[in-house]
Amino acid sequence: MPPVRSLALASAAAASLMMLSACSGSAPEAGASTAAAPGGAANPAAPDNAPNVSVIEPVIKLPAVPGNPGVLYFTIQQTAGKANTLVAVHVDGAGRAQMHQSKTENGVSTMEPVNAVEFSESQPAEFKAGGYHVMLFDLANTVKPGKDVEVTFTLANGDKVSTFAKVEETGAMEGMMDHM
Ligand SMILES: [Cu+2]
Repeated sequence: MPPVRSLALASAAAASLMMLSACSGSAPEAGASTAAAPGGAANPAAPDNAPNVSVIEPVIKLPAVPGNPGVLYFTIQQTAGKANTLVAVHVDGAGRAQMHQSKTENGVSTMEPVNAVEFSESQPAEFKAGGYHVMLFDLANTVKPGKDVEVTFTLANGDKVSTFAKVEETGAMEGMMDHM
């Protein structure tokens, strides 16, 4: 009696489908308690860094006057291979991060935004007081001394480098000089 048998199979299939949808329907509740489990959240954060690029001593200097922009200093270098170009910097807790270059002409310090900074094995790019720096606007109050803040550097070829910068107060003298 083939027809009867196929009917039985069909209803069995329908029954298991219903059970399946019932199971998946309850899944979000069951999954909620395990969603915060380590591993799932930690692995995507593991940086898939650009090869042969290293960032040395990244430091965020808080503004002397709260509400003013902060600044990020570091050195980025190529440890092997051909030169690269840094085109963007992202800092967790900063509304906006912009690469700047300070210049002193006739005793007057000015700074202007820059879009790209090249670096190579023989010529690292130094971001430091008086030269290149990254200006940090709209700093969240989570960015405070003693914290490590994630910083991500984007290269012209699309590669990224992530690392953590330590956060420091700006000394009184530095504050007066700003980061020029
Ligand atoms: Cu600046």
